[in-house]
Amino acid sequence: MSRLQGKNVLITGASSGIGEACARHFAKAGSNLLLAARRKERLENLKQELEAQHPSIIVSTFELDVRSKAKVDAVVASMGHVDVLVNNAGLVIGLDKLEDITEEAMDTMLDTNVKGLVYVTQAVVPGMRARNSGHIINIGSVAGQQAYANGSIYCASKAAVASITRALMAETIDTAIRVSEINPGLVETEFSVIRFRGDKDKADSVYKGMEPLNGDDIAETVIFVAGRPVHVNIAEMLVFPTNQAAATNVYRKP
Ligand code: NDP
Ligand code: 8X3
Repeated sequence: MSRLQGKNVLITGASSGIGEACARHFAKAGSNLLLAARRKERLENLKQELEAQHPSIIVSTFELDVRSKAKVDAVVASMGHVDVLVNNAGLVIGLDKLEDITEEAMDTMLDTNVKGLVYVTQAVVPGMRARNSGHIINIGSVAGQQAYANGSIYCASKAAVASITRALMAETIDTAIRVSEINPGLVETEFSVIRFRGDKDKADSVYKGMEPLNGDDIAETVIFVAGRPVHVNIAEMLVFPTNQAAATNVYRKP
């Protein structure tokens, strides 16, 4: 029997990409799903599909903008207990020099990737402490370890995720709560389409001449990390496509 069977798994940003793939993989492992994102209709479609494929699991969907602390608190309070939290909701806006980044783009990245992740974590941790069990898996990025030109605020937001992960791990050291961080390199999702504000050609060029990771590749690592015995915590994983060796070191076929 899978260690994840019957666990209640909250995935933020489950309407696309890595989050959606995580939903599929946790469903396959027999977990109950608490799926959150702003695009509720996508979550509803996913719920229908996954409940049809896996009749033993319960899938609940929540329209949630993680930037609203009040909404996060209300939604998480309505969920019942959370065994595993996958803090995945996040985005990048633009590829611009620091002096050209708009206040709106900066606020959107920091409010979502940093403050939103903290709000959800704050809403979930007290219950985990009370039960002395739980697992928080944060989706960081290689960008949090290696800042690159024109990525300052996004890289800073993911560096913040790394610091928050490490601090929380230390704060829960005397509990059975696990805290992990998975740091992907290039993953082809809607990430670059959002980055380039809907310009699909520009988004496609990010992955030109190389085979990027896909959502399933990262979901498999999330499932591996979540599925270890409770005395084992994978603190951190850096996951690259084979043709990537650093944030900006990517081999592309000519
Ligand atoms: P996608 O754009 O495919 O998915 C992003 C998800 O985040 C969507 O489900 C979106 O849902 C959700 N989201 C965005 N803003 C909010 C918000 N305010 N409130 C709630 N949900 C939100 O990209 P990925 O799957 O690639 O991204 C997932 C995570 O992986 C992000 O944290 C990203 O930084 C990280 N990452 C991605 C990499 C890549 O190369 N793709 C590499 C390294 C890390 P909705 O719009 O419906 O709210
Ligand atoms: C996403 C990977 O290199 O586009 O976190 O920043 S990158």
